[in-house]
Amino acid sequence: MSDSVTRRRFAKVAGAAALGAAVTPAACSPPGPAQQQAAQPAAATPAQRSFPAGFLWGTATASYQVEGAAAEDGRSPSVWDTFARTPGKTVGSATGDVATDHYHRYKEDVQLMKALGTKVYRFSIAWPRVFPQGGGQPNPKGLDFYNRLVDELLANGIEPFATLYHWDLPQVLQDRVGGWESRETSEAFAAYAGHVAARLTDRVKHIFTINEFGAFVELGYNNGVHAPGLKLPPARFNQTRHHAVLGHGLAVQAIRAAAKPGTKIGLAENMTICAPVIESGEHIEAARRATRELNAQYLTVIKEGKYTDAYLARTGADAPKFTPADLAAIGSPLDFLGINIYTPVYVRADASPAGFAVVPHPASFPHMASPWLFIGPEALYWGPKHAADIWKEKEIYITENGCSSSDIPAADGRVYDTDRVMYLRNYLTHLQRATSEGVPVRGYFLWSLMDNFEWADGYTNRFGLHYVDFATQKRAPKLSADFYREVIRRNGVA
Ligand code: GBH
Repeated sequence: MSDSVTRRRFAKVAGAAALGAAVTPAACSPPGPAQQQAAQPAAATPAQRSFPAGFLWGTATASYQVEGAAAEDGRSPSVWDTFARTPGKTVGSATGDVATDHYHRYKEDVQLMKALGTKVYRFSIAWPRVFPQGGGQPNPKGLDFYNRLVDELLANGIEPFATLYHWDLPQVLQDRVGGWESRETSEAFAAYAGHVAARLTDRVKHIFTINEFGAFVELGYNNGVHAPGLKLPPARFNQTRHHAVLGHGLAVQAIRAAAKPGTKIGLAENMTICAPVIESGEHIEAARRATRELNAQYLTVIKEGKYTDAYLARTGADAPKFTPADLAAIGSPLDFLGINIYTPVYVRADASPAGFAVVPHPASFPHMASPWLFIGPEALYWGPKHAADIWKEKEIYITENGCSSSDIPAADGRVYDTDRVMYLRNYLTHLQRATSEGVPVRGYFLWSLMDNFEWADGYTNRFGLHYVDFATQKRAPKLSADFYREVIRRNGVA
């Protein structure tokens, strides 16, 4: 499998095995201490199914997907404004001009969070609001919105977790230097990160630098499905990947220099989650190796401060150019790891030099409304488990998990999304399995608080706990919102 494999190609070529249908912790425990559990009666007591005390339950959104107000208070266009306005790039030519109008309705949205009982909220900051020119002169009105949002969250007992980059690059940087193709963008990102950290970390204690390298770089610069819609040749593309991780590293340094003491810094990466086809020693070992290699260009270089030999070998003459100082910045220590988890890749042991092989999904493998969203609940076990085993992570957050569903209101007007409840129940069962084994997952952010702009899919694939009528902006809790409220109330799988 090439490093530039996309989710769509995953759909065709990659990962699968048995659906993780056996979801009781006892039924799928690996060898080790958990074996003792397997010897116990199958029915778990409520205590066995609960999460650690103080586990942080939350929801997540991102600026361009919810805010709207695209031209308000000095915001300049981002690459996503340009891309969405280009005919044929999004379903129905949808844009984020209005989205869910969160910019004006954030107080109502904080009340939705409060009604769920969530204690944390992950949102992202739009760089083009804060620096309309990408850098240089800041626009104080831009940051004012996030000041208002943060204050409203805190006044309602909800702790803010802020992401600095969820794909809305100022268009001026794309035009002037080619966006992430240039290290000038990495440097501009660090300056923006330091500026925000100096002004928000009196109240925001957890900062994520970048959301999902694996999405915006691969899809934006390699296959053109996301903004800025480019298809770069391999050497330029690998250099773009490098500038993205460099931007993260320089931002970590800038945030540390500017932030109030006690600020924790991490990132939110959709690492490729490698689930063993069968939970036996050889396949688990193969999945662990695959985790390092299939994440070599992003998470592995960030965690280890160097590219793996295999990555440099397979990119060959097209490998990125970098200095030791670049690698030192990229490998800056982090305080926590955020992982966005939707779907696994299935891996088996193999006699090849790599020691593993990715097993393609059979055509009959079930998925949610989005064709790429294969249902593999054990991803929520293996993602944090591998990260803790390989990189000795001490503080992990699931920064996104959730699914799309057809979400058609019933005669009484409510959305009874039993499929989303099924998805969440099974995934959370595997998350509970991880925490019960001591994997240090501290919190979970469900994607998403409400239906929103789903990138190239426009408004067609809904991921919300709240149904949004995009004509009226009315929000209504779905059945899954009731389910999640019950999970939070019990601090356990409901
Ligand atoms: C996350 O991406 C994003 O962080 C979030 O903004 C998004 O709304 C959410 O998940 C739900 O998608 O069209 O076949 O090329 C998850 C990773 C990257 C998976 C884009 C789907 C498009 C697949 N996603 N990818 S394809």
